[in-house]
Amino acid sequence: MSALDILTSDTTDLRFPSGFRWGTATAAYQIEGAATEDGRTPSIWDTFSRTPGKVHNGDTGDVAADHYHRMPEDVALMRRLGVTDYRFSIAWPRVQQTGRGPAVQKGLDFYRRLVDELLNAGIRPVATLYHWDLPQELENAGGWPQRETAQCFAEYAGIMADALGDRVGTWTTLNEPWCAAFLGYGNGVHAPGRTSHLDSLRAAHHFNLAHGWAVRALREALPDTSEVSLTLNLHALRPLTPSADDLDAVRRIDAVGNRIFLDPVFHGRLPDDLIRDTAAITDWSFVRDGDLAAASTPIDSLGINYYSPTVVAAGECESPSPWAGAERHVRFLPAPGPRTAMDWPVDAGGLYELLTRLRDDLPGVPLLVTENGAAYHDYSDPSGRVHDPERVSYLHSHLTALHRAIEAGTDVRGYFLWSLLDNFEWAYGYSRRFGIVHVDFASQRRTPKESADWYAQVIARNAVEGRQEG
Ligand code: GCO
Repeated sequence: MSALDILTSDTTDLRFPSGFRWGTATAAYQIEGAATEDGRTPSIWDTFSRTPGKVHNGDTGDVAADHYHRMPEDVALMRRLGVTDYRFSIAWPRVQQTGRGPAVQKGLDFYRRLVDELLNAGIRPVATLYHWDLPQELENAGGWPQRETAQCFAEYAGIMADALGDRVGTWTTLNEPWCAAFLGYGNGVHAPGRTSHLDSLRAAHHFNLAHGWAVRALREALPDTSEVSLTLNLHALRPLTPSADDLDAVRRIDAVGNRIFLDPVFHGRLPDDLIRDTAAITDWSFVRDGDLAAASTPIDSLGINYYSPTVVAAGECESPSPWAGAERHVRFLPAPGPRTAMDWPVDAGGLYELLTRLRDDLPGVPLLVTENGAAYHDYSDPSGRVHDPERVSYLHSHLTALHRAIEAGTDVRGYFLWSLLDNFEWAYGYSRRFGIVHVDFASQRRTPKESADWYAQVIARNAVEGRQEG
């Protein structure tokens, strides 16, 4: 039975709320290419991907999926899918060459063209201001551990709101500040490749500050009807055993991996246990009066990126560890279950756990699943078709869990599938394919996979098939 047969069989459809937003997601450095075109200057990922040994096969985002030149074709693909929304990111180095000062009009023009193409296709643009591509000049000046970077980010946010605020209704300040702070400055597996727990904590705070200042800049420039958001990759944590030590391991990672952002942004405070856990690294004196009030400037929704759960137990972290204040106390264990090509377990229950936690912890905050999807080693058959039943199965199980969370009272307004296109998967280069559209990177030919057809049916029906009848 093909994936499409499942949808047309006699099943009990799991219907999503009327007006539910169905989207796809991408990021500038992962798909655009044109890395030196129209004034774009290097980001930390241009530098990092050119550093020997940092990215699989020495791959870079120089060409990627050549979206900068093929954007109309990619929007047409989304139109055929029937998506209501498209989550993309804006390359800061395309807009401000040094991260400061006047905007580059040709850079702004690309995003104006993209937004107009989307609107003409009846697709709602959802703009992310920062998806990890910090202008290298700002990194040279100290990067996110430096407070000034947050000030520059707020200026950039204002420029983008002035340029696109009349046409873009949903804005996300940051994508996954945890990855940018702890993988970029903690264990160095992401750009800029620095390894200092103090710097990762400073970066995390300055991301919270940058987010708050950017929200204020956006509010000043945008129509009152605009939606301002933040996207976090919160960790769905499970203890290996119910022992006190393993439960404390969960607490530690929840503090440094989740509440380090949730508490400042939604409560205007730092978690007390995080301050205790990190006392050997910092006294947090870089947090100034007013910073947490700024960080907690109200937003309209929270985006959640989810892929798989995390199992922890008392013990020592693998090294080099990104986990400031936890590395001597926490072990990470492989969660059971089938794996994706990222070796991530397929476990939709973690999405349900995360969403219902936020239902209880953040009552009244609308949620968006801003990323969910899976990489598999896809195979194009001789006719060019990509039969990807594992991806369909992953998506089906996670949409079922999402539906269950909504039924349980969680206010989730939309789902953005990661990703529209096969793209540059950071340190994995092009070796991992997350797209529902296959990209032949030699020819740049796009081929919708079977999962794209399946997703188009889900969108058309606003439902995912439930249990079989009888
Ligand atoms: C992330 C990023 C994406 C990744 C995707 C798969 O969540 O890490 O937002 O850019 O490519 O998640 O790892």
